[in-house]
Amino acid sequence: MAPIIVDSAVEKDNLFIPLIDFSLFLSGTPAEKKSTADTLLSGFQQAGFIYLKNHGIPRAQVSRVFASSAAFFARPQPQKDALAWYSPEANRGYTAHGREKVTQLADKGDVEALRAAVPDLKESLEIGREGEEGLPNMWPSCFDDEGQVFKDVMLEFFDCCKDLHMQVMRAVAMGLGIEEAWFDGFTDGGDNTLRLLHYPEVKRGVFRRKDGLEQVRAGEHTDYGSITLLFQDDRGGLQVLSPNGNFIDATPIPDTIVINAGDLLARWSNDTIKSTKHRVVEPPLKEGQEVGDVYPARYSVAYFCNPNFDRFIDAIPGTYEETGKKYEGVNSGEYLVRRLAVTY
Ligand code: FYU
Ligand code: NI
Repeated sequence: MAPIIVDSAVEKDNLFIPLIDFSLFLSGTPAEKKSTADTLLSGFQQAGFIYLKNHGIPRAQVSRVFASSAAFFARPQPQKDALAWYSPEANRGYTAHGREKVTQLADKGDVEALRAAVPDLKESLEIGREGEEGLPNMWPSCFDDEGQVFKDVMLEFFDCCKDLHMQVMRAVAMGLGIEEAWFDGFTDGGDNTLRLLHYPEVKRGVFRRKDGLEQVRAGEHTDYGSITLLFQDDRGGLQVLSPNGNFIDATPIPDTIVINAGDLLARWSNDTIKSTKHRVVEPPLKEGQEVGDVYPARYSVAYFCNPNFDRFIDAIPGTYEETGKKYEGVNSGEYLVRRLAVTY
């Protein structure tokens, strides 16, 4: 076989994130399909992150989602507040963040001081599987026709992302050397969360505080589920923790999706796949910008994929036989709700 040459999206500080042409998995020869699956899996095993190009979701559709998202966040605050996120079980609705951060402070004066000093750095709208009994999505369609279009755009996108989750997990299966459809019965439910994110523009000084208050757009964390599909604009700011322990810029590449493995997939794979810490910080300043300038807004769209909530997640065949299982099995939905209840 010819040697496989792997393009890199990020290569720094021992962090190697492959840039994968997914069309070779979706419609390549059997050999191309297998080598693409192998590269994808090894990206998840080594970095916990991959970039996907030619992923099959049309650019025009992604653009529509971003335009609809920006229009949504431009709505009057009372409209957004009327769609508030209402429970970890639902994980649906609007969140003007900062809230979860300030609640860690016990003293009321501290809370108010922090609120005054640090503007909200992100707001989001979470959308779950539509039609779930008792857990309604919070749509702006109640306000106007534009809100109805928004709903249509997001539901169509939700389904495309659900399909991509299934395909990526098929590639993981092929990479692992198990039946390609092995995960299908875990990914066909669509128990996923589409999160629209808006990081408003901020003055540069906000990220340069000297009083010990760490101010980033999103603090370091790992994701919870199987994989996350991240669509970012061209602002930058996402950083991924390298094996050496430094945060490295995951620079946006047009028309790609950044995909990272979550904690439940790491657990499922007996830790053969990594769920890597990441965060969002101030983007690198563009040339000519100076102190006192503002950092422009950043929009991103994260699609958090989860195994079907009614499935039991126990070590994947081939990942534990030699070493033994590191974790007990866990129900997917219970695991997710437990994780969400801690953060909110
Ligand atoms: N919300 N899943 C995640 C997450 C937030 O992984 C989710 O539903 C991480 O920030
Ligand atoms: Ni994340």
